[in-house]
Amino acid sequence: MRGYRSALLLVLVFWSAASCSPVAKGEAVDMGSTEDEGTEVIAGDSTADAAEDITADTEDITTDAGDCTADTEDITTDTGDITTDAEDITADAGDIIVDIVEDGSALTCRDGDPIEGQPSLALEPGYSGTLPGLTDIDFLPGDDRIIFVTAQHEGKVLIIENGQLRDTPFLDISDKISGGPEQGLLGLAFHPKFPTDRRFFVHYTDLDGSIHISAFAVPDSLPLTADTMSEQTLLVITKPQANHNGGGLRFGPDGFLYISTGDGGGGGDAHGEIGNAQNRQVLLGKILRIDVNGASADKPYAIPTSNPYLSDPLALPEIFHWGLRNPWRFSFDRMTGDMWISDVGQDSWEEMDFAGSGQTGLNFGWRCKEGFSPYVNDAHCAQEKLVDPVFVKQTDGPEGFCSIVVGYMYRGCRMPGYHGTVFYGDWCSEQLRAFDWSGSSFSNDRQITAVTLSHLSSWAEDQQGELWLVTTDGAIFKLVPAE
Ligand SMILES: [Ca+2]
Repeated sequence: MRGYRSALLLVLVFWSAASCSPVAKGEAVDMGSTEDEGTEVIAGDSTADAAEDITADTEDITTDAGDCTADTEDITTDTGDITTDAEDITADAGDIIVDIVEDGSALTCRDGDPIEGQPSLALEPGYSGTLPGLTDIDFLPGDDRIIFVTAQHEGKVLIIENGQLRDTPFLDISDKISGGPEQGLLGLAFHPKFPTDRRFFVHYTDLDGSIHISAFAVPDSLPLTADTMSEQTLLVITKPQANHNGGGLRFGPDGFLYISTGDGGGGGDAHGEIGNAQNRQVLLGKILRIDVNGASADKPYAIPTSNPYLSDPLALPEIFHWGLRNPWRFSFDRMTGDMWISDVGQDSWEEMDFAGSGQTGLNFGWRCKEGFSPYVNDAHCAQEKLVDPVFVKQTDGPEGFCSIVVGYMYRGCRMPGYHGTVFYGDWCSEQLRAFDWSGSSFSNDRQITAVTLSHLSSWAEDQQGELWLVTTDGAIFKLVPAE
C-alpha cells in the first residue's frame, strides 16, 4: 500500500507539471493466422483532505515533464474508491517532498528512480497463481492498484488486487459469449473519465457469433463490481465465419473509442466482390472510431465529426482505417497520438502498421496485399492507394511468428532510455521484441534477450507508462529492469 500511496502522492505533486500518461489455458485464441479450423494458431481517498496538505512547490521540483508527464485529463482519482488513511498520506507526502527536494533532480517513479540508458529487461509476474486464458488487461484511469483482465472463454473480467485474485469477478458475461478458439471475451477498456463516467466497455463474440461492443455501468455502491444488468449494446456486427473477430478496444488520446474488427473469417477474405476489408460498406476488417459520450437519432453513440467517411454515401461513418485482416491488437503513443496496429497475416506475413496522429482513412491493403506482397489483383485493388506496413515478420519463419501482437511505444517513467522504442511480440513466438522509431522509420528491430514467454495475447500501459502483458496461458507480467 505504501507504494501505491507514494504513487498517488506523486500524481498529486506533479499534477500540474507532468504527463505520465501509460486466449484459455490449454486452449488457443486463434487470432487467425490461417483459415483452417484445425490450424490452431492463436492467436489466433483517498479522502483527499490530504491533497490540501500536500503543498509542494512545483517550481522547486525540477523534473522532465516529457519523461513522466501525467495527462491531467486522464488522472481522475476517485476519492470515494481509494480508501486510505489520510494521516498516513500526509506523512508519506512529507517524506516524498523531502526526498524530492533533497535530491533536486531525480524524479522518483513508483518503483524507484529512473534508470539511465537501456537496462536489461525482465518480466515480473503480476500474479503467482493459475488464471484462465487471458486476452486483455486494463487499469482504472488514475488508479493502478488493481489489475483487470479478461478471461476469454470464462467470459469474465477478473480482478487482481495486491497480487491476489478477488473471489468475485468484476463482470461475468459467461452466458452471453460464444466459445470458439478466436471467440469469447476479447477486449476491455474503462471510460477515460472513470469514475466520473462510471462505464467500461467490452469487445466479445456473442451467442450468434457476432462481434458485440457493449458498455456496462459500475454502481457507486459497488466500485469493484459491474452491473451485469446494465449492458448497453453499442454495436453488433454480424459475421460470416467464426474466426477473425479483431478484439482490440482502446480509447484514443482524443477521448473517442477505437475498435478493431477482423475481415469476417475464413481464408483470403473471400467475401463478396472485393472482400470485407476493402468494402467500406461493412464494418469488418477495420479500425472503427465512435464517440461514446454522444448519441445520434439511430445509434447509442455519435460519429466524431472528423471521421473520414462521415458524409460518404459509399462508406459507413464509423470507419476510421480499413484494409485489415485481423488486427487483433493496436495501441496509441500517449505522447504523440500515433497509432500502432498489428495485423495478423494469412499464410506468409505478419505485419506492423502505423498511422500517424491526425491520419484518417488509411487503407492498409488487405486483401489486395499481404504485407508488401500482392495477394489479390483485381480492378478494385488497382485503383486503391494502399499503405504498406512499417515492416513484416515471416509467418512460421525463423522467429516463430504466427499472430503478431503489438505492444506500446514505451513512454514510461522508470526507463526513459527506452522512450522511442516500441515493444511487441507474437502469440506463437516465445520472443519479446522491440524496435526504435524515428517518427518516420524503424531501426534496430531486436529480440529482448533473456526474456521468453508463451502465448502473448495483449499489452497495457499503466499510469506511469510502464508496460504490462498477459497471455492465453493465464499469466500477467510487468516489463521491468532486470535486477
Ligand atoms: Ca496490410
